[in-house]
Amino acid sequence: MNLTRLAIIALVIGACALVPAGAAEVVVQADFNGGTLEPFGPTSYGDGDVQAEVVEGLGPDGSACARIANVGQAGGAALSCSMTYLRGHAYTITFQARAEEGSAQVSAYLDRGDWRVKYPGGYSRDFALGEQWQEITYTAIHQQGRGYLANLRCNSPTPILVDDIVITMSDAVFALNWALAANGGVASADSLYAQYRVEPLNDGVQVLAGTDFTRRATTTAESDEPHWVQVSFPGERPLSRVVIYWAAEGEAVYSSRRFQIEALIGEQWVPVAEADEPEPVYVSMVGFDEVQATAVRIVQPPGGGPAQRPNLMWISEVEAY
Ligand SMILES: [Ca+2]
Repeated sequence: MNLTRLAIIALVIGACALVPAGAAEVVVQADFNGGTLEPFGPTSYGDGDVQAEVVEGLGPDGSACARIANVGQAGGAALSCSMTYLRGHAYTITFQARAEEGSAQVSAYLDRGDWRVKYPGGYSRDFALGEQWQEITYTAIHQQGRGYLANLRCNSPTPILVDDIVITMSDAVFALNWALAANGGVASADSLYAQYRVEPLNDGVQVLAGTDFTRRATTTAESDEPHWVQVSFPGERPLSRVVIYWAAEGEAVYSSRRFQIEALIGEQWVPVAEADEPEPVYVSMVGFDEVQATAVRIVQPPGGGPAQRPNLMWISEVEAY
């Protein structure tokens, strides 16, 4: 089970509304037939030293392509280009690649934007190459919005050839927070403490001060059994991260000490991550390998709640990305 988790102080993360889907827009393109590497340029990593050039006649269709060689001791050698990443858009890089001889490896990198979250597999994907040209595609959803780069990196001592690089940006802005009620999320819980309601779970409000207690957070019954809260989506959604804003009162924070994230995949509840928060935290972020899910659940084992009230689960907001 792939799990990364990072607790941060409470942040108010704005939710992004859905906009109509449209065609993907090409934002970077390179076929190297003009004789230059542009808009790409050479970059080296670690102890790598890059040698990158356009070579004529070796492309998949007999035209020019780019050759990336790592002539350093280790590390990597890349072709990089500058990008302006927009929050909530999916970026896809498609390219042709092969090993110059034998086998090699290429990493495709697209920025995902949120350094607080360690994504499973990192920000790039590795692909094994043989001597035959192959088309490779890698997609990442950018979560933050910033200028950064995209690249193709040669990790091997064997040089690689690449061609026909196209990076597209999805015109459909993903609803960053699938759980949000305004985006169609429907909250429920295994039980409710007297006077509490499920609505605060996904109303988009993480700020607690000045709010009536029944609107600040959702609290399950206080009983020595498993508890869960759930948010259902209006359809199947790509899901790879859950953010939980725990309830807080004054200086006291009520983060659950043990919990599990489950995703509803088809008809099956599938555990996707286990987490624990031994110390009180305002926010828990749990990342996992992306699944296509129609609902997400946070499940707490008996007694896994906050140290002060171990038999209940007390949450101000759940976000799902
Ligand atoms: Ca809330």
